[in-house]
Amino acid sequence: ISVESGLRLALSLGELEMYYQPQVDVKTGRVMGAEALMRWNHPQRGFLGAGAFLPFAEESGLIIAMSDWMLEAVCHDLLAWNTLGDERPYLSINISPHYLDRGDFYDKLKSTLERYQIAPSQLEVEVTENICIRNPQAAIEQLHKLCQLGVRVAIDDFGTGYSSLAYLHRFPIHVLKIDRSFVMPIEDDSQQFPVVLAIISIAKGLGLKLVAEGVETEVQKRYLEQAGCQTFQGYYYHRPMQQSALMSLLGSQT
Ligand code: G
Ligand code: G
Ligand code: MN
Ligand code: NA
Repeated sequence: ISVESGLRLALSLGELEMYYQPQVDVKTGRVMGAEALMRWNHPQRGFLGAGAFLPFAEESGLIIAMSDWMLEAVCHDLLAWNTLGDERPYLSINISPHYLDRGDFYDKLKSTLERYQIAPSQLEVEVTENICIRNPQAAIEQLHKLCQLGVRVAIDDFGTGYSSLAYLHRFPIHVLKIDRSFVMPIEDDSQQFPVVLAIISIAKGLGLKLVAEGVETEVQKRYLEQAGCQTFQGYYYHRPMQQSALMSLLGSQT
């Protein structure tokens, strides 16, 4: 069968699952929140990363139904995090341009948060610069509505997409995520990595929170920390994990 009908089936059979990758405050070592990453528990091939199937979902339009499912799944899981104590870790979700473009996205998100009684301030929405390719004005409007609701907006894969700087000052955003491709080359922290420093200085200049992605080594961590990065996501700390593992991790933090 085609990937598309396989995916349609996966959705109806409950083969999709949300994984969570913790984001750590480098000063305290505490998990402050997590990014939700979709996985397909494929009957033959095991757990597949989103990169292996989301392009087909986008192409076929199935991304809408899958994103609807994702919204429910993450809100359900987030409620469970809130039972662990007084802390309210934030949840960061990826939103594809197609989903953001839909007129009903905002209402869906708002009503789902209300139904689960989740504070919008506990949710972060990750978009890429590419949301501006088709209709920048519409995208900016959607982001403004999210902000007014109290949801934070993060630019994912920053610096790798379309028109990174042209729209930045017009976006209502709170967080910049430094893409893994900028972190990977940091192998020796006696060297300088000017592009990384430039991204950090952009974030500081605009008053944005910075999240470094794909941090795998002590050297990368040290360099980025010294350069002023506060929040880290990557294998150095944690791999994406199942809800049960995240619950144990959050529960073990006093
Ligand atoms: O962890 P992984 O390799 O699966 O992530 C690959 C890409 O897929 C990342 O760019 C991530 O932003 C994206 N992605 C992961 N989960 C989701 C999701 O639920 N919705 C959307 N739109 N993108 C996702
Ligand atoms: O595009 P986005 O940043 O949302 O995608 C995140 C992707 O990066 C996911 O596929 C996730 O599994 C992967 N990832 C997260 N941390 C690391 C890391 O430290 N190293 C590598 N190689 N991949 C990572
Ligand atoms: Mn992301
Ligand atoms: Na990214």
